[in-house]
Amino acid sequence: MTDYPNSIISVQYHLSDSYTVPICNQRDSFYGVTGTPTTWFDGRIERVGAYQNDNQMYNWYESAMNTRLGVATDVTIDLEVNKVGAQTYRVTATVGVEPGGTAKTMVVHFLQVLDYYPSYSDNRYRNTARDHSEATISVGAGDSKSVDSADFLIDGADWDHKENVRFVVWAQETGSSAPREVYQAAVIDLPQPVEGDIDGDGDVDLGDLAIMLGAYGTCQGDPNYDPLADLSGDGCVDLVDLAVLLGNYGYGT
Ligand SMILES: [Ca+2]
Ligand SMILES: [Ca+2]
Repeated sequence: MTDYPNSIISVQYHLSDSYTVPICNQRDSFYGVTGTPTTWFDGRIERVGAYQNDNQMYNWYESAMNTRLGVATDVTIDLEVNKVGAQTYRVTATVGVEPGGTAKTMVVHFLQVLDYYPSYSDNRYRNTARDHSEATISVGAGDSKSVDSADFLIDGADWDHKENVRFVVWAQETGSSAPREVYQAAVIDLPQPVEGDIDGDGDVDLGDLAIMLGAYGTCQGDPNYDPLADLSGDGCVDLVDLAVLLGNYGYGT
């Protein structure tokens, strides 16, 4: 990942330990994992086990990666991530097939990962799987479609290390077991929240102030109450919340 920063996106699944989440077992089954570590490159090339020698290990993985880098793709992915709740985010992927490419049905996977987890002092733990959703779409040549992830609640260990939260999205050939081609992948970081950025676009500006003023003076249960504007989380949108927003006003603009 250090040597090929623009070529590799890796994700890591734990099996049979306390860091295992449902998508890990789903992928275990999909890939028919027989040993740990197992690595799959683009869902096509499998590497099971590990050398004791770091250079041998590196070369073994690098050759698989280079084989896959030599395969052209006609699929593109563009991502955006939007805040839809206090600690809840939705990823939108626009998946395209280039003109002259081949129309195809794909499974779009949205994986929320936490980098350097569970050990922040040990950089073996990269992009560890935490939450997942998927959608199946069909896209024609020269066309594109937008598809949303589930709404991911970022809490617990993830929120505590929100600077390490990112979303990895890939479009994969349909089917219940590997090998299945990964046509394209992309990654987007969690926008780092700043208090007052109500619309979640990374800044605190007039757009945010307008939302707050629209809910100003309301409490939970009132028709215009907006929990996103209730920055203090005490159930009312009032001077306390406005002061926080104004304190950060201009951030990121
Ligand atoms: Ca904003
Ligand atoms: Ca409040």
